[in-house]
Amino acid sequence: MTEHIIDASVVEAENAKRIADLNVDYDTLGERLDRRGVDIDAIKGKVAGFNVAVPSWGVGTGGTRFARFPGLGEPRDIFDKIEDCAVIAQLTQATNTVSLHIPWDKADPNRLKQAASRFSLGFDAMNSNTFSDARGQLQSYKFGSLSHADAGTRHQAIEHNIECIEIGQTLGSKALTVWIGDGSNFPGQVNFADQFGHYLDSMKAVYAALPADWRIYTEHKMYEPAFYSTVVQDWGTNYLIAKELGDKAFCLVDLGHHAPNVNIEMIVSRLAQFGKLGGFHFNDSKYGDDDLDAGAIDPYRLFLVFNELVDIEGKDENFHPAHMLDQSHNVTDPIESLMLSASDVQRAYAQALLVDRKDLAAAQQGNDALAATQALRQAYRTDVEPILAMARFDNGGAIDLLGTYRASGYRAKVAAVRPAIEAGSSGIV
Ligand SMILES: [Mn+2]
Repeated sequence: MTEHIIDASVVEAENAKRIADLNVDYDTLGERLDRRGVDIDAIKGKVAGFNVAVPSWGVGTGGTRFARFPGLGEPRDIFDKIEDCAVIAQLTQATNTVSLHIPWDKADPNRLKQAASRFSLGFDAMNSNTFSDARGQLQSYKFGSLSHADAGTRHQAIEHNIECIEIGQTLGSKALTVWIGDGSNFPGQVNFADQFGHYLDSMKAVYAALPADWRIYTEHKMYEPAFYSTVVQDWGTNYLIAKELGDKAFCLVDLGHHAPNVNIEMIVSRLAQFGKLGGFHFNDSKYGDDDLDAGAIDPYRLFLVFNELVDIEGKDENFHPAHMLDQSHNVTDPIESLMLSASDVQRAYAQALLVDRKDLAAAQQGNDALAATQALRQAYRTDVEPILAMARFDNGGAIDLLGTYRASGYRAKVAAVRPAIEAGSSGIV
């Protein structure tokens, strides 16, 4: 039996206020979609089955390199974080897994498993951290980790990744995500080939420790914290890594980790076409790796990414990329941001499911550029909110995410028992 943090009566009372209107909106949309030959219940079923993982670090207030302004009732440890994740899962019915970060979330794995299972939460990919120094660690990562010039430092970073796999095995996780901050800050500081060679050798050692049913995801990022060169800087290098490592290695695409104006949806298509697309970190950006809420700046781009994913889904039924939110919530209640972002990711998926793929293919074949792009726009312009809300309602979630969460008074309740903190173990990768 799933334990609910927000009393079910609160959700029921809030839903009761809205269900009559939702029924009308859902039926109206159903009629419109029917005219396009689309079965609304089938779309709702797919949306209901869509899951995006919540990163444990996302429920704490984020910050910039200038400052962090903590919010009320910040989670004190991983167990508080799991409770916050449970609230998001309860109301959205779209986030039934949590992605942990080691060492930030280090605790007795059996206790962690127990804490999550109370709320029927599972564990998504494990995330290692060799981009900062943990307390008491022998070698520093100031000048790199898996690609460090010093073999002892590389060994320490390899061992850390293997430890993450071991913890994940107890938790029931099936993947390890590796993102490193290694690179250089000055021309000439490093030899590019030597550094990448060290990285590949280290990753091969980590890969060798991967259980048979696990995957390893490598995440590229153009720049930062290294500002001149980065070892795993783009999807091309990421693809080389996945090819070098083997069948269990895949590329992870974080939407914020590209140069401005880069065609991310085409990268998605390329990686998938060659069997190396592993998953996503969803967020949005205006200037760089801003880690803004998914869909907050460019929802059309998010839709175009999902348009590619649905296209691939239609051709390969074994295509199941990992989905995770990876955002920094500096000025909002993280629970509110994560709920709405999960919903916006579902929205992009639902809109992509509405694309008339026969019309699109015919327009492409006939070089009818305008008809092709109209096929996409027609789907994107459809307000699918009634589908998302009904999918939530059917599963016991909230019709109105924000309204229900605020009515529950959850933030004030946890603020009363969680003391204000000056700095937390939050961060963003
Ligand atoms: Mn990321």
